[in-house]
Amino acid sequence: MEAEMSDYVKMWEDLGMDLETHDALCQVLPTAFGDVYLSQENRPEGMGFWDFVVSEIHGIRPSELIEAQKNGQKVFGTFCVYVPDEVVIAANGIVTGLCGGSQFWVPGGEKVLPKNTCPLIKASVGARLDRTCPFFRIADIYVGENTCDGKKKAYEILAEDVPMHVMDVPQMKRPEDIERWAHEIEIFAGAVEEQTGNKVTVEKLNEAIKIVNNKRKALKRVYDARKADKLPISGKDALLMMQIAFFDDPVRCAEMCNKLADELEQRIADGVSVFPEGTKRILLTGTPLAIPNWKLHHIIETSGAAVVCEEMCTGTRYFENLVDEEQTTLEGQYKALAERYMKNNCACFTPNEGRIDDIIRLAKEYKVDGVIDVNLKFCSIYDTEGFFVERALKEAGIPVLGIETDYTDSDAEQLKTRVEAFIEMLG
Ligand code: BJ8
Repeated sequence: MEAEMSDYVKMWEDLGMDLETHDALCQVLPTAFGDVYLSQENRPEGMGFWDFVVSEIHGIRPSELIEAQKNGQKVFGTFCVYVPDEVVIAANGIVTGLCGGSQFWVPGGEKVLPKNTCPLIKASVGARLDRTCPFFRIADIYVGENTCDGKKKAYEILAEDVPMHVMDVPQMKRPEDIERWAHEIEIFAGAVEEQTGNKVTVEKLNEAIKIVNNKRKALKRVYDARKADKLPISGKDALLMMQIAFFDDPVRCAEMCNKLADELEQRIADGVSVFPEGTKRILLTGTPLAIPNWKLHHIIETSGAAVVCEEMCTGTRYFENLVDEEQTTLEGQYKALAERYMKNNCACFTPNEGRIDDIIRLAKEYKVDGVIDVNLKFCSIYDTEGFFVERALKEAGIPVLGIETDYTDSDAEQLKTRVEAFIEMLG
């Protein structure tokens, strides 16, 4: 099934990509991946699937998506875990995440955005406008969402270049907000029907709800394995699985994650660990880590500690809470979707005490020694919320380190020094 590189070049050309610039990215990624990932010892065999996906990240999945498009399916590009994939799947559409996680795309974003915009937004806009990412080219339509100000305004710029549907996410969680969100999901369903030419029916939506719930359960199984005293998987590997979950077919994703979870559960039974005994356990909380942002995990896991959980959108927020599968009307299903998605605790909500409760709960469940609160530079909502996060952790007697960083490597040395000092202090 493996395609020739030349086939991919033809595909990228057809997508109107800037091949020369894209080449530069293709050259650095394998080295980066080798240094960060393949250098690890005793990795679970199941990670072979994800290694393979990364080795041809701009080839394999993109060519699948193009095949699907040839068969009449539509691809929806998303940027946020509030966008309900179920609705798209119910209309026989495909969802792919689009968040940019590499410095490579940031200068492209800076051509049109203020410099003091968070790197995730700059990279996402740069990847589209510079035509250097196939996923950004393939998507028939982007789905934006009113969450933080930076994204909201960036979607207006992207909308000049690509069809865009923006969902109005409430900023509070009162009953009337949840109702309004259910209505917003219904409006989205209308847009999805129009784009795909397919109707969202109760049966189809029920099937889609089950598909996505199964994916959530599978991801959770892998995370649950990280609660074990002897860690069967590194944080870096778990992060990779999570990052690719945003791009993959949801049924295959669940299958691969379940296979990995089987292996991890066996490792736990056999007492196999990828870290020496006594390795300090770290929970990360904060802004998302879009692929290939492996920077902080790599620093932590080469400084004598292990990341055991991410309270992030590329983490627990993506899979915790299931959608009720028992609804028999579209109205009931939209309400059930609204309720599940509104359980997600992003800092764009006010107040957002639920996130603090989540962090404390997860710190206990995963038996962590300390928490690192990581903020992408210029993300003011998470930065501000850090005040409550750090205060609550101190009150709970859990050591916490606040960090602000971006996609560059310029602060790596300094970060490593701070992380090492923090881990040493956990003593
Ligand atoms: S639900 S975290 S995916 S909005 S880091 S772009 S918030 S300035 S990504 Fe997010 Fe949805 Fe919330 Fe999750 Fe803005 Fe902050 Fe940048 Fe961010």
